[in-house]
Order: sequence, then structure tokens, then C-alpha cells
Amino acid sequence: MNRLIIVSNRLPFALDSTGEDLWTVTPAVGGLVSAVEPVLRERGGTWIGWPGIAGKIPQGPLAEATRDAGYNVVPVALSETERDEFYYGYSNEVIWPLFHDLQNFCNFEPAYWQAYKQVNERYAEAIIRNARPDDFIWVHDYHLMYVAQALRERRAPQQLSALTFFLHIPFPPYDIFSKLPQQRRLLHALLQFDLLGFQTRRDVRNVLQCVRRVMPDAKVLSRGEIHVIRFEKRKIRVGHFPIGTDFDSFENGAKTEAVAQRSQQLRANFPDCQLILGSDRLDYSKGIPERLRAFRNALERYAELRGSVVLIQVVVPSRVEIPRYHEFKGRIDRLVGDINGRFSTSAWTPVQYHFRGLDREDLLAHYRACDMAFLTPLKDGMNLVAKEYCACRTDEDGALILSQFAGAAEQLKPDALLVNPYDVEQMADTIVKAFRMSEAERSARMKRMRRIVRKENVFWWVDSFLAAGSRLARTFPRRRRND
Ligand code: GDG
Repeated sequence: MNRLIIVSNRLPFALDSTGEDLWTVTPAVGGLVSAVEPVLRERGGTWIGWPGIAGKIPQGPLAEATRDAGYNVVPVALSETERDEFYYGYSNEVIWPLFHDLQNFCNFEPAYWQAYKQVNERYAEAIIRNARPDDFIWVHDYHLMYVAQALRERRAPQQLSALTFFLHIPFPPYDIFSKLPQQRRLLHALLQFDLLGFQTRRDVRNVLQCVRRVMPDAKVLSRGEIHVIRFEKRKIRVGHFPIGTDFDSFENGAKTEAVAQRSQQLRANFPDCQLILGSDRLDYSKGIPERLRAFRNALERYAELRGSVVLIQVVVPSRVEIPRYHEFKGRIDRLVGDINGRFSTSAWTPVQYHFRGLDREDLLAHYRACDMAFLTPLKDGMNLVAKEYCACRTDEDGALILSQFAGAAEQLKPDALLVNPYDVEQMADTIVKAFRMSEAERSARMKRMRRIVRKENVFWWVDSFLAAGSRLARTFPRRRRND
């Protein structure tokens, strides 16, 4: 029987030491975990990843954390130096900003590449120790693009039935990718997988353009949306597989009594106001300052909004150990202070700002209560918050203002209100457009978006990826049907 082996940098939880032999276990927040966890819970399998602490991994707390997971967990240990140079360094100071078109934020420190390769080799060794010949190996995201090469160097793939990769973040166009000092080595490593999956057609176009320009020995063959690269006597399939949400779980969660009550409470706190929601991990790619500036601009130019709208901005702490992220938080704090200082009255505060993750019930209550979601990434692989917002709108109401540079825009564009996050005035005008939109129009748009998000959910995503990866994928057992 084929087993699914998920390999990602992080496990779906983080261990943290709170004293000698005292540990806390925190669920990880982020798009990859939100999408992959329900899939593995449903199908069973193995998850290989790092539990978020440098140094030795305590076995007792790990066993405790994974006892009820419904799948096996294999931890990979990283030293402090590896964490700094592989995770904070190459992954988050080189690939993350470059692949989000933010090349000025990159720190191309040469030592980072060595650490990246070394840690990818560690993951490859964990795969070799834990995989059986017919297992379907699914490697995730930008931290682990070298894993297939490390496996091939160890002559492992002969025993593995499928060696596949999915990139959760965007793939940049050639003009940006070509700044990367290791551009050839990285593409060579990617071409050691059998299937490369991306979020959107835009990403597929970009990666094929880079392969054509950087790898003259590779031949790209495209027929419609089917793309094959011939390289070193092998065929590599390339496709777009837009990630989805666990629609039923969000919809059912949003319908519960507890969420309904919390949502009513939230609305009651802001009588006669339309609520606008922004919710993101703390990240400079999410366009949070741009969103705040647009909201400020809207309050300056449209008097009708004053006292009548509230922006609830949730920022989930993330990568705060990286100085740039820390500085970035300072920028957000100052902007919120400026807006509230200028526009607040004794009865109304325009921005409600939370610098913490909400628990799931509270998050769902926010999705349900807010009249608009306002999501403005400068670039984003997909943006699951946009899809979760639609899934939770069981009343078929609510407007979605979405960056044209989010992957989700490709699927939701006729009905989401698309904006350019670099155009503050256009975003401000769009807030007013959503504010004035008739209930009938909001509802017609939301109905259509919900149809897509329901159909192209996370199980659809995984099925289409596995089907592309292997005909054997169809024989994977499913524990329950959710779509
Ligand atoms: C990467 C790519 C791609 C948000 N606030 C809270 C909270 N969240 C959860 C949401 C959502 C997840 O975090 C964020 O997912 P996104 O997709 O929006 O963004 P990234 O974390 O950057 O994810 C992205 C994704 O991978 C999947 O491929 O879409 O483009 O960058 O699921 O629900 N969760 C909790 N409290 C919060 O306050 N518990």
C-alpha cells in the first residue's frame, strides 16, 4: 500500500523550552500547515520536519505532542548555526524576499548556500531512513529545493516511486531570479524532482522562462497546460495546482453556536460600523503598511467613512528573531498610532490592532462578523485567508478586497475587488466601493466565490497533485470523504 510522506521544513507544531525539562507545544500558524495537516490527518502517513527548537530534540514531549496526530512524525534536528544560516539565512533572507520580487531585502551571504545544502542533505537522509520503495514522497516549499538532488547523490530515487515538490510561494520572473548567485545550481536541483507543482499559471510561466534561459541543456515541451521538461535523460512534469482550504471544516466551524455568539459580540462592540478585516502573519510581503496607508487615505478623502468603518488588523507574530521583521513591526505600530491619534473620537477608534494569533474560534468569528476582508499582499503564493473568509461566510454576504498579486486572484478575480497594493488611492477608492455596495451585489459575488472555494478545496488540491505525480496515487486509501 502506498504511503504518503510529507517533508517540510517545520512540523505542524513547535516545541519550546520553558525551563529545565519543561516544554510547551504550540500549533504552528501558517498556510502550509493549514492546508497539509487536514490532508495527512485524513489519509495517514508520515510527516518529516523540524520541531522549531535548535539542538537536541526531547523525545518525551515530542511523543506527547504527536500521540493523537493520526500520522507518524519524524523530527529533523538543526543546530543553532544551521537554524541561523539555513532557516533565517538562505531560506528567509535570500529565497523568501527574492521570490516575492523584493530583491533589495536579500542578503546574498555566500555561507548561507553551504548551510542550505547541508540541511537539505539531512532531510534527504531522514527520507532514506523512513521511506519504503512504494512511498509517495511529497517535499514542500522553498526551504527544501535541494532535497531531490541530495537523494539522487545518495542513489535513493531508484527505490522511490514518486519524488515530487510543491512550492507554496511565488516563483519570480527571470529578471528577478537571475539575481540569485546560485541560479543554475538551484534550478539543476529542482530538476531532480519528477513533478514540480506551483500555485498559479503565472508561477509556471516564470519557472519555464527561467529554465529556458538558465539551463540550455533542458528542453521544455508544452501542450496546452501540460508541460514537460526533458533534462539529463529524464522527464520532469510541471503544473499549477492552486492550494485550497478545508472548506467543510471552516464552514461547519463558522456555523457553531460558540462562533455565532462570539461574532455577535464582536459586532455589538462596534454598533453602526462596517467591519473590515486584515489578518496576516507578520511579514513585509503581506502589504500591511500599504493597507494601513490606504485606510488612512480613505478616511482623509471620504468623510462618510469616519465613525462608520473599523479596520480590525490581526498580525500574527512570525520570524521576530530576524531584525527586519522586528523593524517592520515598529512601522506597523507607528502607522496604527498615527491613524488612531488623528481620527479617533470619544466614541470611535478606527483601527483595532491585535499583535497575536487568535484562537480558531475567534478567527472564525472574525471571518463571520466582518463585512469586508481587505488583503493586500505585495505578492503571495496563494493567500488562504481570502479563501477561508469566503468559506466562513455561510450567510453569503461580505466583500473581498484582494491584491491582484495574490495567487488567489487568479481563481477569484471576477468577483473579488482586485487592487494594486502599491496604489494607495485606488485601494482607498475600493474600500468606499465595497462600503457602498448593495447587499444584492455583495451576495451575488460571494455566492460565486464560495462555489469555487468549495469545489477547489484542499482535498481537490491534493488529489490533483497526487494524480499528476503518480497513477498509483489513485490507490491511496481515504479515511473519510469531505468533498
Ligand atoms: C504560505 C504562502 C500560501 C492567520 N491568522 C491567524 C491564523 N491564520 C492562519 C490562516 C491561514 C494561515 O494562517 C495563513 O496562510 P496564508 O496562505 O494567508 O499565508 P502564509 O502563512 O504566508 O502561507 C501563501 C500558503 O503558504 C499555502 O500554500 O497561500 O501564499 O505564503 O490558514 O488561517 N491562524 C490562527 N490565528 C490567527 O490569528 N490560528
